[in-house]
Amino acid sequence: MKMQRTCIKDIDEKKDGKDVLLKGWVQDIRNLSSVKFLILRDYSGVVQTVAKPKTKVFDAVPKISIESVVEIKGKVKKNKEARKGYEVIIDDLKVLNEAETLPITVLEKGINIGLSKRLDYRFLDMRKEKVRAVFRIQSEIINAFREFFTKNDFIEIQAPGIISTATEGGTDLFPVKYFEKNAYLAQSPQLYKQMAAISLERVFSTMPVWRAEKHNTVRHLNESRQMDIEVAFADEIDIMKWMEEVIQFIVKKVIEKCKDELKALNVNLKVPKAVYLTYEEAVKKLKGMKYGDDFENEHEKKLCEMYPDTIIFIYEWPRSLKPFYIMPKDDKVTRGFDALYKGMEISSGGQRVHIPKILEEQLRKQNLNPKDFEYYISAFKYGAPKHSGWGLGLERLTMCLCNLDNIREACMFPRDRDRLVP
Ligand code: AMO
Repeated sequence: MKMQRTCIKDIDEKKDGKDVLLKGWVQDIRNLSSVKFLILRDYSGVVQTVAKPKTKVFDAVPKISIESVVEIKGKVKKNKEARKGYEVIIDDLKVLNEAETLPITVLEKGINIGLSKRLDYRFLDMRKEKVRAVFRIQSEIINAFREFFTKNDFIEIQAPGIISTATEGGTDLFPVKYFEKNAYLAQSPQLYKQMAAISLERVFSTMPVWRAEKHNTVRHLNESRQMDIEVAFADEIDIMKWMEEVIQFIVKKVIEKCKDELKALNVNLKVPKAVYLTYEEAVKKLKGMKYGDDFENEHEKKLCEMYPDTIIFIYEWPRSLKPFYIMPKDDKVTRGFDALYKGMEISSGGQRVHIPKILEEQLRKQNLNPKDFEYYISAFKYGAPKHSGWGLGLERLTMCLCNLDNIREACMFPRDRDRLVP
């Protein structure tokens, strides 16, 4: 019978003395005169394998290039000195795919090479423990987001990626040729999640969004992923509460399920508290800011320093600082909010305008043509409850939870002003 592959994570006392078949990458070779070590890595971990003298593999091991893909048959043996407490004595070894000389090292110490070069070779870079840890945590973030909203009766919706009108302001759009028409890449699922919520009540989505912003910062990508919700019969206070709860749920899941990854990244994650400030209260806490100013990143950082391990919700924003679809609360302020965490904005949202007349007025005020939004405005004519929602940046939240200082570290294949490959 064909021997089953064993994953490295499953090498433990139950396997002691047993024959195993391993498959993976050659992470390192230690070439001593008396014995040869081959450090093997698969998706689940790293194990020391050993070629003993006078065996057929003893001379072969030092000749294998780093990161070659190999298959090893051997016996598991207890060894207190080895990292896992066990090693594998090699009986047979087959090189399945030989690696050429690597353009970047994939050993942890190699993480000091410039980010740009690492991104050129991202397919190799992600073999490093710390880089893999970031994407394992990101995967957990998105899983926990789905789990939380699914168990709260939300429906996951799929909004289009090609749209005909701007949602987040007209200048940041990527145009697309769409047969005879002008179209754009979606800046957010905004209008579509609203149209879904006025019929289905509770919806969420995760999708890439595109913003043709020319600035090149450590917090912006031109393609990022957004986690969105939209809830009927809810106001901005209700949905800030949803955000507080889902982030606490996500962080708890990451702490519980990604212990090794957090350790690899040297991150001591705590479940955040939440604080709610009006825009006016927040501005008063910051030197050099006056009512009507938008928050610069230095302001966000300062405010977050005042409230460590806390999500800061800022609400009652002035009307001039929020998009057309945010419901005004009175002549001065809106029902929009922003959420800050670990030094930056991670989300914004609010209650929407569900009254066609007010929507048309707001569009005109922001120099947008209500005619371009006809299909959207008309959706609110046939029984539309009040509704509210938000968008949460996946890469930004990953940055926060992994303590990263550049958003490109939180995106497997970033798209920025200069990068379109790989
Ligand atoms: P906003 O434009 O604030 O709101 O985006 C929501 C969140 O998405 C993330 N984000 C980005 N991340 C990286 N690079 C970018 N260029 C970028 N742009 C946005 C941020 C941000 O807080 N439709 C509204 C949401 C709503 O009202 O429901 C919207 O898109 O974390």
